Amino acid sequence: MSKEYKLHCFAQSGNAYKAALMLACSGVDWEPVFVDFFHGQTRGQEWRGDVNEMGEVPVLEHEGNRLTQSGVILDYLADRLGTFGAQSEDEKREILRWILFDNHKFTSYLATYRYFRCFATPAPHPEVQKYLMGRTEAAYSIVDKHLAQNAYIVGKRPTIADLSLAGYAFYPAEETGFDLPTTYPNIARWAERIANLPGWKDPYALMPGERIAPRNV
Ligand SMILES: N[C@@H](CCC(=O)N[C@@H](CS)C(=O)NCC(=O)O)C(=O)O
Repeated sequence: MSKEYKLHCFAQSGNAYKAALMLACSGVDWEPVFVDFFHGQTRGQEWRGDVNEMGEVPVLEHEGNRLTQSGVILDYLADRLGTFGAQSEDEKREILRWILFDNHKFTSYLATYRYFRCFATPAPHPEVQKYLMGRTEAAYSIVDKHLAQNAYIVGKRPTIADLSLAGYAFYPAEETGFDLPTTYPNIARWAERIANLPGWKDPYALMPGERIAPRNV
């Protein structure tokens, strides 16, 4: 039987993982719909015309709504499910502030670096990778410092800000290019707290798709 929540996703997508993790840790019985990203599904006219004009994954379908952008999906789910949401207007703004930082810097530089390192053909220019890793390190250092003083990103409990920043926290070091515990110990301890949430699973267990061995390491 078709499930109430459908998430278009694939295993390598950390942005989709943010929404998948929210559904899993909220105890929702949801359905993953595989997107064949590596064979160009999101670049085709069908995807861009009918599903998401931005050409991206994830896409959430629920009660006739079709939502894109992981931050919007997380916000929608927090409202609908009453989980991982804000408890005040100030907290709501603070969560939005961190989700914007995540989308612009914390996720996006690492996701691009990892894409080139693991999946791109031809292999990227080393200077491009050096630049992206430098920007990743800058964003990761900011979050590591924040988490030295705070158990969670906003407030004293996990919120959708944590689930957003956790998008790429559980992919293996051979994919991301660094070992979290040795390089960013506060982020590693925080990731462990997230991994202890009921319902947590790693991205390859939660979303469909064949594993691909890193191509350009
Ligand atoms: N800000 C977006 C980023 C989504 C995104 O970049 N998704 C990747 C897969 S992880 C994608 O579909 N990329 C296609 C492209 O950039 O053309 C979000 O948080 O949903």
